Amino acid sequence: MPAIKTVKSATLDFSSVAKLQPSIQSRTNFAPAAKVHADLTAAVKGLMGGYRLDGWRMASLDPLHNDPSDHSSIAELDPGTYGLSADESISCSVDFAGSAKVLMLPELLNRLHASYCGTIALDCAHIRASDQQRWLYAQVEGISASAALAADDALRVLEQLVLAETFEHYQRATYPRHKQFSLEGSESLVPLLAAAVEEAAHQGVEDIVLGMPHRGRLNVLKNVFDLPAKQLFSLFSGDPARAAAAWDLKDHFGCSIRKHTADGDINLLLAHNPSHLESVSPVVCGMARALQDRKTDGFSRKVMPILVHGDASFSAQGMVTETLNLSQTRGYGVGGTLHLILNNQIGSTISHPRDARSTRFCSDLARAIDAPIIHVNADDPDAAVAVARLATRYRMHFGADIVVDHVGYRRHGHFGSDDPTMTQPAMQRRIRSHRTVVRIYADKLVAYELTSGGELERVKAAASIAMIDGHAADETTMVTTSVPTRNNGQTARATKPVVTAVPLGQLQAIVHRLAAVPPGFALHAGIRKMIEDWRSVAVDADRPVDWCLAENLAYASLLANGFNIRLSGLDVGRGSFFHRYHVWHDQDADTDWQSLHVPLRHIAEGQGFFSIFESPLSEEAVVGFEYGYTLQCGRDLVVWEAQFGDFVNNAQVIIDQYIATGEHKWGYKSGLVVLLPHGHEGGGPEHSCAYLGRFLQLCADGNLRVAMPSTASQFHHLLRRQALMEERKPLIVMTPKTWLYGHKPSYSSLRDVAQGEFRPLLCEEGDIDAAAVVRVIVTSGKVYYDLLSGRTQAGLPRVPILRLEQLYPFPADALADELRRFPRLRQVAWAQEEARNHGAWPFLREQLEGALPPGVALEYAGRPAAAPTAICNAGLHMVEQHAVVISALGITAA
Ligand SMILES: Cc1ncc(C[n+]2csc(CCOP(=O)(O)OP(=O)(O)O)c2C)c(N)n1
Ligand SMILES: [Mg+2]
Repeated sequence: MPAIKTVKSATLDFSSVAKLQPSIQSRTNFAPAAKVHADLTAAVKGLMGGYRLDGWRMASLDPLHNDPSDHSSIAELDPGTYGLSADESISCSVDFAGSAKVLMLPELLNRLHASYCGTIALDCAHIRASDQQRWLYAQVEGISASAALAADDALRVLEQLVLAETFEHYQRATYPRHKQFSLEGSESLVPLLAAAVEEAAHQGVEDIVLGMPHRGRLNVLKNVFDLPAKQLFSLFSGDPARAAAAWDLKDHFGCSIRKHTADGDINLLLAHNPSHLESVSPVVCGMARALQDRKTDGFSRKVMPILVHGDASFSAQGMVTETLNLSQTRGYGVGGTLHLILNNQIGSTISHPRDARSTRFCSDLARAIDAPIIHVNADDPDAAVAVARLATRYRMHFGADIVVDHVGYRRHGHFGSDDPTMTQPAMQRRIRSHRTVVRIYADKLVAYELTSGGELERVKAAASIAMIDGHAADETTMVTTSVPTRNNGQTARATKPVVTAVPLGQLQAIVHRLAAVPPGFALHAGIRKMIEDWRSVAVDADRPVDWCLAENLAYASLLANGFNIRLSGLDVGRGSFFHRYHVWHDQDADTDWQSLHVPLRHIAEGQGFFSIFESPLSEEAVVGFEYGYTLQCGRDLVVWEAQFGDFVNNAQVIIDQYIATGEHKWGYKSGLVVLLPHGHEGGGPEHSCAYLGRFLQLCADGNLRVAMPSTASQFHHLLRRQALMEERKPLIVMTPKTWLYGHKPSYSSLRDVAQGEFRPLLCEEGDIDAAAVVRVIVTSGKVYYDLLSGRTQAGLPRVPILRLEQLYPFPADALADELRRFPRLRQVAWAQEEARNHGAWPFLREQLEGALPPGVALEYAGRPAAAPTAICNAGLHMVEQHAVVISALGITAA
């Protein structure tokens, strides 16, 4: 692109678009001169308050001019309401644009119009913090009062608009058969985003993490991220050798770059995302939080998330509300997110607001968290740029969310080749006769004598040439992601073993540290009893360690080795089943938020950081957040626990589209641990089942680790292994509920906890004559203990019970080796307490068959298939459980 000629600076008027419409005076119908008022100060204050709070009602926001035209009924904007007359020659002492001024009333009115009723509309009446409101008034009033866009800047904006438009035209012409989620009608998003990045850099931001849906995404990659055209268009290639990734659409592609700005370099990261709209929102915030936590100066605002939303998505997807609700919480806050709504006034084929939402504006949900909303007409790029800068400054100043509602339109169909006139004929007629934003802006610059008529053609020609040359460039770098190779099977490749044992002496010392009570701390009786038990374990290595202490020990030993740990979820401080006790509350404290003691923060000098956060009652956003966190937190151990495993299905999109497939699609490596209390105890269909079968259905190519440990020691080693393993994979754990937590046979000695390792398959522990065995039970989870006592009661010591502690990767070789020990083996029974369609059986059947010696039959011993996951009756549960045991042992009813 040739250098753009620099011309003189000039002041640009942000109400320029409004000027093209009926004049403000004619639209307002102000009342004629009113009587002289008694209290001028109060009247002027009232008038200013009216504009500041309700000016948006008269603003020119819709490029298609669908704004209501009759504003005579807006009493709040009528000087007559306050006993004033618009043409009254009175001087007013006011606080305007952040400083004291004396203005004549007509001028004040003009300024108020320009500030609040032009192409920028401030919507902040809902904000309860008056300092934030005052700051916003000063900023918005400052824009129109003093904004002087230098000619250089204006021409730069023109160039950005032309580049955005050129990209869309080129893409359509070059790849007519590809879907195109065109930005046309909202091209000013490019200068807007570019301005936000520049302002962020100016404010000291070092990293921006961006989440964005399909529309305009490639354009942003090209024109904000400066991704070379050659690389970008390699995403379109159908050639397997050139395609970026075989598992996802080009419109989901993300990348990170270092961008140069006038205030130094800044890291830009665009997160990959799936089609599921808004699911990326909490993921991006989690990524940002992890980056913030790694900043040594602890200044979280140096990392800024930006979320671009569609208008239909923002108002309708629950993920938005969940993410907004996280924004100021201690565990999930990110010092404010800049939200940009790419509001093209349509979602797919839905354009009537009454069909899309129940709020007036698509942005209204943000009012709930007191976030300011600034609407801006996308046909006024200068206003868009000014708003981007203002919003970024707000985020940096207050550390809170802010929303920019960028109101444009959609010039074409939803994905390019669909005909929008089929559903929006009237809207399309308006659009067809509507000048492009490039044209509008170029005309404006000519009108302001900032450029000549020929400049636009020159800029356009240069942009086209740059696009063609860039695409043809001889660059070897293609867009790639590191995608695991397919092995077509369900077994995963072997992973390097890790040592999870801890010297006994070290564990004993840790137990003492865990049991140490701060002076003057009033303990809860339950905790006092627990730490008495712990102290006795510390001096007698053969005493049983329960699941609570085993988990504490796993984290404590990792922390002592310098690992950081982050644990979050509902009730995680105490644990749903009183099974954790990581956070102790001083029983004499005046408030429940102070005087807390977290023993895991007092393990060793220089230990890793232990964060524990009770989460809001959200699963989808919180799991998405924690997943995002794992992508940027290095080797920290990140654990999310569901209150009951059943509720994890609220996070199904995150599980399917990110946790299970993120590595394949995008090369995302996550070591997230998901703890899901699971087990049938007669507690009903919503408190029993963590959908083990669904997780196993997702398993392929070694994408996940799925485990159901049956002893405290196994749980301890499993957690340690997850942190220590080099290869990062998400770990899904079916964890105990009340029954197993209280079941002493599932406890382990401290010696076992210290010495052992996690074993994917636990073999028969009893002394069994292998030569006499004809039937073996393979099982997983707590039903093992029912089988054990059933076997004793039935007097069938020759039926070994093997436990699959890790269901995926399936320990096929270990199981096959173990089964070969029994030369007369005829039957293997798979025993599960879940219904046939819910547990591991549908997945394991094929795996088990593959591990059987020749001539051995496989049987199913479990509950019959059922639509609800579990029974809700303790007595019936026992009857069913008994039937599972009987059938597993091969006892036929008399
Ligand atoms: C959760 C989800 N539901 C449905 C879709 C299908 N879909 C893709 S784009 C779209 C319209 C989105 O409208 P809007 O948020 O306004 O974005 P726009 O396409 O107008 O930019 C729909 C329904 C999806 N991708 N994700
Ligand atoms: Mg839309």
